[in-house]
Amino acid sequence: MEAIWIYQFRLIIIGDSTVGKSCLLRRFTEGKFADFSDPTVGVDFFARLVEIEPGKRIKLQLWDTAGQERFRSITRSYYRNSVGGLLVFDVTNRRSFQQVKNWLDEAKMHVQPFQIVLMLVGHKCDLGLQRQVTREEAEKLALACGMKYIEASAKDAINVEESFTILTRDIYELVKRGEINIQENWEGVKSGFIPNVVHSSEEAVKPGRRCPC
Ligand SMILES: Nc1nc2c(ncn2[C@@H]2O[C@H](COP(=O)(O)OP(=O)(O)OP(=O)(O)O)[C@@H](O)[C@H]2O)c(=O)[nH]1
Ligand SMILES: [Mg+2]
Repeated sequence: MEAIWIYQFRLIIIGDSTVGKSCLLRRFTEGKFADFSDPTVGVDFFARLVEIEPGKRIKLQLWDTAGQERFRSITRSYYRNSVGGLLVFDVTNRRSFQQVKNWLDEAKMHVQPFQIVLMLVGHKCDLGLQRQVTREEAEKLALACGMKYIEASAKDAINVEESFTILTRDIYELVKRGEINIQENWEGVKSGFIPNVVHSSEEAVKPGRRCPC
């Protein structure tokens, strides 16, 4: 019986307020973009399946954190159970780029004793004329901090799929190589879900039966 998903990865999305974290997640999970987006209060939850290889799916549990300082004590508690994350800044907001090191330090401190795979996202790349951070300097920072770098736009649907799938693939490779292991009392990686076998055609069409993902 084929598994619905072979692994579940829990990912966290971090970065300053207004860089577009919630919009990025909404584009990735619902395929939508709205010009008006309320600041996140505490933490929001999204989920999506990603096909990593033909027939092999990974379930992503996605934690969207508030960038505002006043929610920091809540958002900090979500690092520990995350195997990976997107660290997002806004290419038109230099201050959000200057905060990247602080976000990285914050993540590293609170993920202990586990490790987290982070990828840097230069967001709102649709706003070319207002750019305050060059691709080169962002790439340099990412390299120095051991992260991959990608530029994306939730608005124009540029590299949104790629941001999540590249990160998911990198984590998948580490899991396959045994460099990240499933552990009790840690929600970062869970192993697969195999659906119950349905024995009769009558059972199969019963109303209200839902895939649990
Ligand atoms: N031009 C452009 N604007 C965007 C893009 N993504 C988000 N925005 C705008 O940026 C603003 C903030 O977006 P949010 O997704 O709410 O930002 P956030 O990072 O979740 O903010 P917090 O929840 O406070 O941490 C909204 O007005 C969005 O319309 C994008 O790709 N391009
Ligand atoms: Mg938000």
